[in-house]
Amino acid sequence: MHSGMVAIVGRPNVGKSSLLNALVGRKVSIVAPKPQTTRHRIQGVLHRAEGQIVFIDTPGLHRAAPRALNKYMNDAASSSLYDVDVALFVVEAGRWTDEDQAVLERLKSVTAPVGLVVNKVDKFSDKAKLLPVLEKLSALREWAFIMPLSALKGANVNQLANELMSRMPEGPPLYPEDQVVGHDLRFTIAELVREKLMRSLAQELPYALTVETEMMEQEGNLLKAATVIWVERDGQKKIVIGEDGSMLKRIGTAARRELEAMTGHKVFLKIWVRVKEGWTDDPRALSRFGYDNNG
Ligand SMILES: Nc1nc2c(ncn2[C@@H]2O[C@H](COP(=O)(O)OP(=O)(O)OP(=O)(O)O)[C@@H](O)[C@H]2O)c(=O)[nH]1
Ligand SMILES: [Mg+2]
Repeated sequence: MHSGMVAIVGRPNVGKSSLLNALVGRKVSIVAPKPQTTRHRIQGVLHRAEGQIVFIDTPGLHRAAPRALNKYMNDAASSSLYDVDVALFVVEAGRWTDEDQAVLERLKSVTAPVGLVVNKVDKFSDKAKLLPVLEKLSALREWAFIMPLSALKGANVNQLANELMSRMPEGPPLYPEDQVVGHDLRFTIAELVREKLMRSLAQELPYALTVETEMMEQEGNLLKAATVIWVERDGQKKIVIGEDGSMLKRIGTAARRELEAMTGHKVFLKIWVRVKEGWTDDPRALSRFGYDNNG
């Protein structure tokens, strides 16, 4: 048996979480069109006859990080780069920013081999235009390999898995055979609610909120859960609830449907909205909401 760990890093919004989900064949990590969707290290496991790969999806490494929450996210991403067998640097085909450059710098101190994933190649209808892009990227540093792919369409994802499997050291499995997701259902419920909020709310509001699962109970085929959406100010609470509760209802329905499909249970989901002033820059509140790298 072969087994090992692979960290997936890159700036926000390049498709790291989409890639994790495509690699393990199910939704483990939430995905949204806005940057800074992922806030924690998320583990997903690929099982094959020849071995096992534990992937670690990470928050997008970003600058403009004034609050303690941003620092937590960047630290969570950086710290995952050590003690892995391979690091994957995910970039977006045809789009290189200062934040990509900063990730490239950060990777200099990483001892594990670094593979470059050039994602979103589906955006290039003319594949000939992709060649100069790949050429430029290949000259940036020494890469263990370069894999152009589309996490969205699934193109070359299997080839990437093969490449990684061939690089995993010999060793016993790290996870039981039937476990694909590294976290528990309470976390999944909170993340799904947060994903719907990321997708539905405009601009800055998603960055001012966090979601906590307060209660979870299984009664036969019924899964009962209560979550709290914490915002920073009263005005934000009004927007999250929406006119006559319309926004909250939409969020709740979308999250519940997905949970039902995922678990095969009937789901009863209650959502509250509460205010915790300044929580994004308050170490004690952060720790309480699960943003704690020491815990
Ligand atoms: N066209 C295209 N879009 C993609 C592809 N992969 C991901 N996306 C889209 O890119 C956006 C960001 O995807 P995520 O997987 O959340 O990106 P991420 O790197 O995890 O982002 P953070 O968690 O914010 O760091 C979403 O709208 C995805 O649907 C791809 O291969 N092609
Ligand atoms: Mg992500």
